[in-house]
Amino acid sequence: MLRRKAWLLSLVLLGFLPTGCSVGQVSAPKIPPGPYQVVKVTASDWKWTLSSKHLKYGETVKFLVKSIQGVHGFSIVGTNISSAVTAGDPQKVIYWVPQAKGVYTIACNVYCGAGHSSMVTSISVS
Ligand SMILES: [Cu+2]
Repeated sequence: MLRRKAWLLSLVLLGFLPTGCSVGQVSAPKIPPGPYQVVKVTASDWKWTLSSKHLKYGETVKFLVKSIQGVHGFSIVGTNISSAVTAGDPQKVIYWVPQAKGVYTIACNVYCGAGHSSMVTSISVS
C-alpha cells in the first residue's frame, strides 16, 4: 500500500509539476486590434524624425522605428513603450494604444553620446 502511494506520488511530481509550472515561459506579445495609424520613426545622432506628430485618440498607433546612425532608445515617457534600435538592424514594429489624450514626450533612453540629452521630441494625441 505504501509503495503504491509512493508510486502515485512520483507520478504526480514527475507528470504534473513540470507542465503546471509557468516559470520561464515566454508568451508572444499581443498585437492590439486595428485600424492602425502608422508612424515612421527614424533615429539619428541626435534627433527623432517622425512621419506624423499628431495622432488620433482611440486608434492604435503602429510605430515603425529604425536607426540610421548609432544605437538609440525609443521611449515614450510615462508609458511602457521602450525599445532600443541599432543602425543597420531591421525596423522594429511597436504598437501603442494611448490611454489618454495629451502631449507625450519621446526621448532617447539609451546613452548615445554628446547629444543624448537633447534627443527629445513630442507627439500629441487628440
Ligand atoms: Cu541617446
